[in-house]
Amino acid sequence: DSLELAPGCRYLPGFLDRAAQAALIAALEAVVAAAPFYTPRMPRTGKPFSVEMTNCGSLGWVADKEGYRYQATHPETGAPWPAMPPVLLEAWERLSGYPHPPEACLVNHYVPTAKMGLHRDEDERDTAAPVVSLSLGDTAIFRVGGAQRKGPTRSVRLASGDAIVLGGDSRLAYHGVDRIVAGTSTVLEDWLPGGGRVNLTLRRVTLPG
Ligand code: MD3
Ligand code: FE
Repeated sequence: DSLELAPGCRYLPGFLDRAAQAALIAALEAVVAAAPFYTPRMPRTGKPFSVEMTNCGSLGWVADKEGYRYQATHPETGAPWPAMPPVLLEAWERLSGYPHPPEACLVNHYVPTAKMGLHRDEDERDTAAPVVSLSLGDTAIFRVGGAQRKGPTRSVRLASGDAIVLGGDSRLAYHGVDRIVAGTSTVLEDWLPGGGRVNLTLRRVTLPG
């Protein structure tokens, strides 16, 4: 089932069943073996994020003292990002309604105390493509607003297996993660000691063609 939270913001609770979550975790273990999580930093100040990140696909989103950008290589190892696993390309095809493949999958790992401040995703050239999000592990208290930082927001619980698709009028909406509800899932525990939450965002970066 699917719920339109705001124009262009589609929420699909339970999109991935337990077997699909396990298959996705297996694919992510291989991604993270090739491209380890690193700690991104705020531009200028160098303040560390509380979320660790990595990517797969031809491009990855990175943050360091120089700024925010997409690049083809891991910022610490210098290696090209690992390929996007087929299971993620299939999820994009089922959810995005977009006729070109995703170029980047940003993988965010939240320890139970991590959060992500209210922001917009605006480093992509192609904003006609939606952003597709898949959640694994502990539930997140996610906040989504509108085009104005100070506008009204609503809170949504994103649980393991939930998908959310941000397109149309919601593509440039402000959003963030207020907190993680520790101990709400055990699906990550065999992979990541301490569990926490992993969120994947599939993105089209460049203009197609
Ligand atoms: C709403 N990640 O990586 S995913 C991010 O749960 C990010 O890790 C959050 O925000 C997370 O940039 C939220 C859901 C999401 C992604 C993109 C959006 C919501 C969005 C773009 C526009 C509006
Ligand atoms: Fe975002």
